[in-house]
Amino acid sequence: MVSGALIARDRVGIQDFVLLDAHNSETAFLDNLKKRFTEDLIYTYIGTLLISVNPYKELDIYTKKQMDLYMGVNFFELPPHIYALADNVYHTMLSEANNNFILISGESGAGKTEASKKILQYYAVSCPSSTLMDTVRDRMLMSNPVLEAFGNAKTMKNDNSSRFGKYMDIQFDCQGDAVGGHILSYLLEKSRVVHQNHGERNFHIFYQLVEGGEEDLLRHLGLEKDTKHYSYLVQGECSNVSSINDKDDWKTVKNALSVIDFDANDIEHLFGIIASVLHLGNVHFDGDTKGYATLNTNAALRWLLEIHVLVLHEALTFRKIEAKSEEVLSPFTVDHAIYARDALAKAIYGRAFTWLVNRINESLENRDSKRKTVIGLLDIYGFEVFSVNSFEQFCINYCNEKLQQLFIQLTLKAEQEEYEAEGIGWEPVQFFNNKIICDLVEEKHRGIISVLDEECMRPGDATDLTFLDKLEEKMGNHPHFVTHKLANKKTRKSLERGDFRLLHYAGEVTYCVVGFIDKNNDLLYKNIKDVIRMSKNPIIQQCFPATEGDSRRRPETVATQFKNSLLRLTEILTAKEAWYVRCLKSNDNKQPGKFDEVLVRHQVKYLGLMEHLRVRRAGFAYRRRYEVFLKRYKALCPATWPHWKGVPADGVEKLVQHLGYQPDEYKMGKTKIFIRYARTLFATEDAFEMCKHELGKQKRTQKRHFK
Ligand code: AD9
Ligand code: MG
Repeated sequence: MVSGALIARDRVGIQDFVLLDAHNSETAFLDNLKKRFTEDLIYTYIGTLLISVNPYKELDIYTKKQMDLYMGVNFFELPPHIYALADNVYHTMLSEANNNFILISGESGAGKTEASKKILQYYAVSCPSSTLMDTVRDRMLMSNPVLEAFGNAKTMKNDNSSRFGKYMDIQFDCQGDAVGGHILSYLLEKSRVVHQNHGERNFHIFYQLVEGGEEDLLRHLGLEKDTKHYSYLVQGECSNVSSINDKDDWKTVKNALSVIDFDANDIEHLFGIIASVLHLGNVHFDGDTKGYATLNTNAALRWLLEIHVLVLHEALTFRKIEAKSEEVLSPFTVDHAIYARDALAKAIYGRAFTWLVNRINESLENRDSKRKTVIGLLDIYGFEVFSVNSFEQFCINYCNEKLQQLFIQLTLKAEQEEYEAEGIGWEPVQFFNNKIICDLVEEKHRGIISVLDEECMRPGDATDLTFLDKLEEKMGNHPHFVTHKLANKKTRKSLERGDFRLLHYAGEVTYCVVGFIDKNNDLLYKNIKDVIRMSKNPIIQQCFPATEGDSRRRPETVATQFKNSLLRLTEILTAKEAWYVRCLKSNDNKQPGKFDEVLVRHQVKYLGLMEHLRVRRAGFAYRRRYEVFLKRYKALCPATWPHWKGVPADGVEKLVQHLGYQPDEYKMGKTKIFIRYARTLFATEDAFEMCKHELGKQKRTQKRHFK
């Protein structure tokens, strides 16, 4: 049984906020977090929700010994840890045969990706194993360095910032073996391929290849061994980052690719694409006397995707227009040519990334049809605010609004609605519901995305500024939307004419509208597509199938595709049991051990942690339908074992009285029992395990008698 003493304290501070004495005080909450953080205790619970504060230093708490310690131990018996959460989810999945997911959230640099890796490592090491499954496990683990290399980059917020969203299902068989996996990826920030702001880098893989690539390979790809030769790599002026070792990472990625079953050919073709993007970036245009784009040299084109140089040359300097039954070549201006070149680079990289995710999924696929349960891990780009924010930040921050909304739906809102429906006496907890911001962005016909799409579809003179005008017209009165024109004198100063500002749940963000229309349309000229299809590179052939693009229907815009994919994600998640890791950023300078109180307080506020604590404290950690509860635990009470013939609720009442539940520990609803503390249920579960063991012994003895 779990004792109160074990639950109460670590060396310092309270390890579960539910037990904090000072009721509902934000200051006491922060004091506790800080006390623990100073002692390198970065994890704290609110019930079963795990808070993690980024230490920005390596801690000695992720060893095999630590994993063993947490394996199969009751959640509250040991100090809070990401392994305890992982273990608890795993055992819940096994005992209840249900699907689960872990929502990892927090702003950029708060530690989401690290947390998701720790969880995956825990499952890889701690789940039972067989040789066949070892391959799946290794592949799952190795998918991480590969996807990080292609999908992460240094930003001003984080040296290893996720620039795509990732949801990974880990599939288990009924014995608890990890038998397969599946990854869904969300909107990669493709614009980074062709442009990086000062202090930022392109995706890691480019630097890894150039810095770490073997001489033969580089020669074969026509690459120089120095990143400064490539225009797509030098714009941020920070190719070298002290926390990153591109040479070592290259080796890790090469090894990881071989584990997920890439052979020499695949590797050659994949890096052929990466190199092509770099060469494409070095294609520069001059203007002729009429201002049309010309190419001085075809040197860089030689290396591009095994396509004939002259064909490529034409596609990058002329646009093919179909007029009636004729095709007319219209020359590009220099700006247009640059635009077409960059669009091509983004398209190639973006599609190769999708291809890579599919390929990893093939290697993780489990084809047997036996029943499986899953644990889903959600690690998405965190909320971010830069000095200039564009379409990408708009999408990323919208995604974070959606996840916050899901959290609210599943914890604060659903929880309180359920108490009401079950007739449980309850003092409602007030909270800020960010649905109003989600609606502002995504509502059909009225939200920002709809307005943007309308402008994108409008033939004629639609520009980023006409889009802004339309927004002002439609959103003018919305309390979470401001522009220069709409602002009062005080706020106007900080707004430019081409900006709009959203008051997000996590803070204000000013977006510059430049590029919204283009990025949302994400068009690739048809003749460029036709030319890419001539490539002999088999990955490119798969990425640009001949059948695509012939239909006259306009493809969905980027924002609408993203919106729909988030809608599908919400559906996937709400069908599973939810667990939460809330990551907090300790300071803005990536400084080890520094606890910036103002910054942490802000996050505690906007993440709704105080409200969550209030609901948790006043509420009930667990609830089970009477039938389910009785079916599982009936052996613990003579009155209910082996069968209870009466109404299930009465049986449950008998059972919990027999177990010695105190009146404040539970409440009886209309269809369910509500248990206030997790520890009560854990104690019951312990008793059940012991009883099972005893019953097993008895059965074995009976069998021997019969023999
Ligand atoms: V983003 O939204 O993808 O930009 P994340 O994913 O939240 O962000 P990440 O996990 O990448 O942040 O963490 C940022 C950095 O913080 C890591 O590179 C580590 O240097 C550091 N970090 C995060 N968590 C831990 C930890 N548990 N122990 C030590 C950590 N360092
Ligand atoms: Mg991340």
